[in-house]
This record gives sequence, structure tokens and C-alpha cells, in this order.
Amino acid sequence: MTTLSRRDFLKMGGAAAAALAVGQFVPPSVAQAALATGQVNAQGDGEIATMCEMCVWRCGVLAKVRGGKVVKLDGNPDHPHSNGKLCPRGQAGLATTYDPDRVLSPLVRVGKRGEGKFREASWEEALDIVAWNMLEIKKKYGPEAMVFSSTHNLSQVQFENLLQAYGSPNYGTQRSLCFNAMIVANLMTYGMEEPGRSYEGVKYIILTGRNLAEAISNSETGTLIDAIDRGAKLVYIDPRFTKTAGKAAEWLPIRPGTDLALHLAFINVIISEKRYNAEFVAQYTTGFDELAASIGQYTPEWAAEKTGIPAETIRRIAQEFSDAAPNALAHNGWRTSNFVNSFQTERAITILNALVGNWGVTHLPAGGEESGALGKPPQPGYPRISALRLDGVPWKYPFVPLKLGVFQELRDNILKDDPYQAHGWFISRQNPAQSIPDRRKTLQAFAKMDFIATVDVIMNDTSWFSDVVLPEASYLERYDPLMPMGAKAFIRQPVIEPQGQAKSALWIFKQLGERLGLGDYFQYADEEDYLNQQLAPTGVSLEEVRAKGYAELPEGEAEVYKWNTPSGKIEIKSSTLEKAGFAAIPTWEEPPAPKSGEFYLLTGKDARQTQFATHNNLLLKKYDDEPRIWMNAKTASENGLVDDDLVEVTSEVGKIKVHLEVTQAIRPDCVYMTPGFGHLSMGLTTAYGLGASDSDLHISYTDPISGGQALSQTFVTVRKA
Ligand SMILES: Nc1nc2c(c(=O)[nH]1)N[C@H]1C(S)=C(S)[C@@H](COP(=O)(O)OP(=O)(O)OC[C@H]3O[C@@H](n4cnc5c(=O)[nH]c(N)nc54)[C@H](O)[C@@H]3O)O[C@H]1N2
Ligand SMILES: Nc1nc2c(c(=O)[nH]1)N[C@H]1C(S)=C(S)[C@@H](COP(=O)(O)OP(=O)(O)OC[C@H]3O[C@@H](n4cnc5c(=O)[nH]c(N)nc54)[C@H](O)[C@@H]3O)O[C@H]1N2
Ligand code: SF4
Ligand SMILES: [Mo]
Repeated sequence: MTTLSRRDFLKMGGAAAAALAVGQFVPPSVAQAALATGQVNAQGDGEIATMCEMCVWRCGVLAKVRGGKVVKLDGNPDHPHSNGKLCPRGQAGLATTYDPDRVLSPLVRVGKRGEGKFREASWEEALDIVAWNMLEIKKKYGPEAMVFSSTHNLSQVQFENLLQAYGSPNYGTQRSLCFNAMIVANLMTYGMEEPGRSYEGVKYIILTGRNLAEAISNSETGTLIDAIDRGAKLVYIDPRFTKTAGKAAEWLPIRPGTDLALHLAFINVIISEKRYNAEFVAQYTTGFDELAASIGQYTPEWAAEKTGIPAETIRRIAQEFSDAAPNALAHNGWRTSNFVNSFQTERAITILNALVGNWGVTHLPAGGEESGALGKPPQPGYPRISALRLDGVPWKYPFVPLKLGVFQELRDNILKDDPYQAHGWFISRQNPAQSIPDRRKTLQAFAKMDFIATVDVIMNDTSWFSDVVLPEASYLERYDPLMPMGAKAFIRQPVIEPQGQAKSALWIFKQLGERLGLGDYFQYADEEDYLNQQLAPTGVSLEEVRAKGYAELPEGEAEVYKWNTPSGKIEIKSSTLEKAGFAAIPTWEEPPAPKSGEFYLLTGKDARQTQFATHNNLLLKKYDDEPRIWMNAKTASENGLVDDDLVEVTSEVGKIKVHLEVTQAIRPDCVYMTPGFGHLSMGLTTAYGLGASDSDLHISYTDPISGGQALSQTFVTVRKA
């Protein structure tokens, strides 16, 4: 055994000394902490509780580590989002962390923008460049000339802190491309963003384009399948026969854009046959009489014409649904960005639930992720912002909450300099080069910028067009702020040391804040200090949370639920919409339809990929199909096309080439592509060159009420290439 002198010990530094204590292959600080909490043994082997971030659902993970490497990811049985199971993407998370294409050092662009030539830089230099550019832009054009955008994640609270402290009103989130229609409809009707759902005891479920078996929300997907196993009836509405359709008792291949007609007809049957819960409606809702007076026109026969679903089917489903009430649930959906009438569709769905009085049974107050029980670092107030937002919120879109925004409009107004010119864009954990419709326009918006910086783990398509790329440590290598859920707060903690120079977002935003002269807004020494400040009021130690994976929060006062609407009731007739001159009760709006020879272009998730983010993951790629465009077999044969043909797909704004998948599983008037292929970044060596991007074809249409994008409202022609 060798002995170390005190001088040698000091020379090695604390970290190296810790590594020595637990074996030479074990990474220093993670192993030291995990050893202290008993999660790993002296050889560095063990299991560490953390949270997945392969999508936004945040399941609990038990990460198996061997000698400082993570070798397997399993679901944490203690976490309500995983209940012991991970989806395929969650299990493949190691291949994202160990992706050979990870960006592991700050990068500074040296070639032309979009050429992909970068040099490595130190953090000092890269952060100085970002801060200098942000300060220049602020000085020359005001803070509003800097756009910030980021997609839902645990460190977003500090991203928003940076944005607000800097003083820009311009915030782009993914939400208008995702669920604005659902959120704004619920706010208008229930005064809450998204009611919770319970499948316990549910007997009848209507899913409108909510493909839970493939567009996975792990725990909800599981509880839905369990409910089906217990005998609940599932009616699934989608122009495509998805895996969820395969689990359903009935699949309704609806004509796209006509879900509103279908739900108006359900409401018609329920009201005209007096199948609603009169007591619940009288006590808790407003505007029923106006709805009853206008709904007569929307008969099942009328809806059959619009939707292509037989009138007797519509009538029977409405009857079965109300018979099963209150153990019946009409699901609001999630990515409800299909058509410009999707907001009215969401209103109709939400009212259908209210009519059968399922509140408190299948439809509940939202659980919420906010928790007053946790503390946070102190900070000064934010500067007042007087500039208008580029995305039209609230001056053009008065009902869209500020934190949702209208991302596609933000992009469009950057192009128009309306109401002023933007000069810089700071992006974190987001891939707008792919996720906003009409990619050509997004690239034009990038080209207009004096400066773009991106925080990501890989060279995504947006980083590819950036001036500086800041590498975040992957979710298995870092801390994020604690996530409160009900009576617990869950932790994401490092299970291995960050590779290369990668750093947590908490660290990056603080460093940048300090360089921008905003250090007072980032009063935490490091990540552990941040978590300790969160835990301070709870009396729970960080060590305990690390060991268990969560903290029990002190019980708050039980909340008495109140509808947070102007009337304090569920607003079937929305007084807010009425005042603004919009249809105050759901009213049929005819959506545009393809011309003869054109198809609806549908988009939708695949169980093995997340959005635009995972296609470079070697494990997922191994099990993924070659991405092809679906076409109905009858349509294909009428057009002289066969399986695997290379076809040219053309919309008003773009053209792509892709191979054809001939299938029975889609309506003859639709084609379908899964998103996220057709990457532009050659820094993704696995994904580059695979498939094509529907963002090249999508046209931007915005619903004037919710600001939601209409992703199914692009029509295309298809011919042999
Ligand atoms: N595997 C996987 N799971 C995910 C994600 C992922 O990327 N991958 N992303 C997560 C996120 S952020 C979200 S928002 C959710 C999305 O969850 P969902 O909204 O369930 O998913 P999508 O696949 O986007 O869309 C669902 C379906 O809508 C159908 N559709 C298109 N137009 C219409 C229409 O007019 N009417 C009807 N009735 N159906 C229509 C499409 O054919 C598609 O099958 O999934 C989450 N879960
Ligand atoms: N055509 C089409 N467009 C769509 C949709 C569709 O179905 N079809 N869906 C819409 C929906 S529902 C949504 S929610 C949006 C999503 O739109 P975006 O949020 O723009 O897309 P993501 O692919 O989720 O972007 C996540 C980014 O985070 C990066 N990332 C992953 N892990 C980390 C990390 O730990 N740290 C950091 N800093 N970065 C990380 C990934 O590499 C990726 O670049 O897209 C919308 N747009
Ligand atoms: S649903 Fe899948 S990818 Fe998303 S957090 Fe859970 S395990 Fe991870
Ligand atoms: Mo989404």
C-alpha cells in the first residue's frame, strides 16, 4: 500500500482524493456522494435514483452504475410517472449520454453560418462571447431585440429568470406547436390549464387523436391499458389506425379537422335525449340554456356528412358515453395543434365532460407541479418591460398566457421586423429548426440574427446554425432543480461525472447571468447549494433526498377547489370569449380541405423516438423502421404507386423526397409522416441522411384564439420521383 504525504494529497486536489477512496475507475464527486448515501459500494457499483429526460414526462429512474459507467436504466417503482417501468426511449437513454456525437466542449463558429465549421473554446471564452453579444444587442437595440426560447424542462425556471432579469419580453416555447388549444379552452371553461384525469373505475373513454400507446406519457399509457384490461371501453378517433386504435373497442377513422362536428353531435344527442346530469349542470355550470338552444342544428346526420362516421354510430356512442357517466372520460388530447378550429374542438370536448358530470370521478383538479413547500434563492425584482412581444401576445392574442406564447408567429414577425427588429436568439433545449412549421422560414429568421447561441447536448439542427454552442451535461450527469409532485419532491442527480467539459444548465445560466451583470438573480454557489436552498423550508437534507430519490414535503392545507372563471362556475358559455366577440359557445367552423388530387398531411409520434431529439441514439435507431410516408393501399394503386417507391411530396411551401409505405392503416385522403427525420446537421452522424422532414412542407396557420398552430392543415400532392 502506498502512503501519500499531506503535500501530495493537497496537490491532487479533493476530487482526485475522493476518487482514490473508492477505486480508481470511479468518478470522483458523484461516487463520493453516492458512497456516502449508500447507493454505491466501494467499487463504485450500485443503483442511483434519478429522473429520465428522454422526453418531458420525467419518469423516475434507477440507474445501474458499474465502475463509474452507467450500464442499465430501469423504472423507479417509487415514482408515480414510471411505477417501475420505462418506455423504450427511457431505456435507451444511455445511448444518448454516451452518443459518440455528443458535444463535449463549448464550440465557436468559424465558417459561414450553417456550414458547420466550429472550433473548440474554453468555457471562459465561450461565455464571454455570448455575454458580450447579448450586452451589445441590449445596448444598441434594447433588451427586446434578444429572443429567448426553450422547451419545458426542469431548469427552465432559471432560463426564465435569465430572460426576465435581462429584460426581454420575447419568449418562445414549444407550447403553441403542442397544446395551446387545449390549455386555453380549459382556462376559458374550467379556469384551469389542464384538469387531472383518473382512470380508476373508468368504464368509457373517448380519445380524440390522443395516441397514448405511441405518443407515450408512461404512467398514463399504463393506466389506460390497465383500464382496458379491467373492461373499460375505448373509442379512438384518428384518421390513422395507430397502436392505440389496436387497443380500442372501436376506431373511428374521422375526416381530419371535423372532430368539432363529431363532438357537437355527441352534445346534441346528450341534450336532446336529456342524458346530461341536470343536477351537476344546474349547480356548477353557466350557459347551458344557450348551448341547448343552438345545438339542435348539429344532429348526428349532419355530423355524419362532415366526419364520414355513420349517424347511428355517433348516436350510439353518445348514448353509451352518457350511460357510463360519471365513469366516462372524453380526453382533452395533448398535441391538439391540428386545425384552426382545434380550440373550438377542445371547448366541445371539455363541455361534453361537464355535461355528464364526471368532475371528481374521471376528471379532477390538476395535481400541479408547483409547490409552495420548497424554497428558492433570493433575488431582486425584475426590470419593467414596456416593449411589445414579437409573438403578438397579448396585443394580438389576448387569451394566450405569456408563458405559452405563439412561437410560429414569433418566427414570422422576426422575418417581418414587426413591430421591431430582433437581433439575437438564445436557445436552450429546443430544436426550432425542425419543430416550427415551414423550416425554410425558420432558417431565414436565423440568417437575420446578428448572434445565436444554443445550449444542447448534441449538435442538433439549431446548434448547427448557431454562433456559439454551449454543451449541457446530459440528464444522467447533472443536477436540475427538484421537481415537486403532490406531497413529494423528486430529484434529478448525477449518476456519472459529466463527460468532457459539459456543465449543468444551472451552472451555465448562472455564469452567463454574472457576465451580464445580473449576478444578484443567481444567488446560489453551485447546484447542490441551489437544491439545499429549495430544501431549506422542508427540513429534509439533500443527502436523504439523494439516497431515496425524493423528499416528503410537509403537508399543506387541503385546497378547496374553486373554478377560476369570471362566474366561478364551469363556463359552457364563455363570458370572456363573448366580450371579445368570439363564439361564446362551441360553434361549427368549417376547416379548409384538400383540393382534388391533394392529401391531408398528418404528423404524429412514434413510440421509439422523441420529437426531433433522439434520432441519433444508436439503440433507438437499431429498433426503428426506415421513416417512410404512409399512403392508403387503394390510393396508392389508383396512383400507380407501390410500396417502397421513392415519391416526391409537394406542398405550397416545400418539396421533399421520401419512400412510400403502402398500408391499410390510414384514410385514403390522408398521408402521414412521423416527424424528426431529415436532419440538416451533419454533426449527427447516425441520423443525418435518414428520411425527410415534414417541417419542410408544413404551412403555418395560427388559431386566432389559442395561438395554436394547425399541423394537419397542410395539403400535399404525391407523385413518383
Ligand atoms: N414516443 C413519443 N411519445 C411522446 C412524444 C414523442 O415525441 N415520442 N412527445 C410527447 C409530447 S411533447 C406530446 S405533445 C404528446 C403528443 O401526444 P398525441 O397528441 O397523442 O400525439 P401525436 O402523435 O402528435 O398526434 C396524435 C394523432 O393525431 C392524429 N391526427 C392528426 N390530425 C387529426 C385530426 O384532425 N383529428 C384527429 N382525431 N386526429 C388527428 C395523428 O394521426 C396522430 O396519430 O406525446 C408525448 N409523448
Ligand atoms: N412536424 C411536427 N412538428 C411538431 C410536432 C410534430 O408532431 N410534428 N410536435 C410539436 C410538439 S408536440 C412539440 S412538444 C414540439 C417540440 O419541439 P422542440 O422542443 O423544439 O423539439 P425537441 O426535439 O423536443 O427539442 C429538444 C432539444 O433538446 C435537446 N436536449 C435533449 N436533452 C437535453 C439536455 O439534457 N439538455 C439540453 N440543453 N438539451 C437537451 C435535444 O437534443 C433537442 O435538440 O414540436 C412540435 N412540432
Ligand atoms: S415516458 Fe419514456 S422517455 Fe419519457 S420520461 Fe418516461 S421513460 Fe423517459
Ligand atoms: Mo408536445
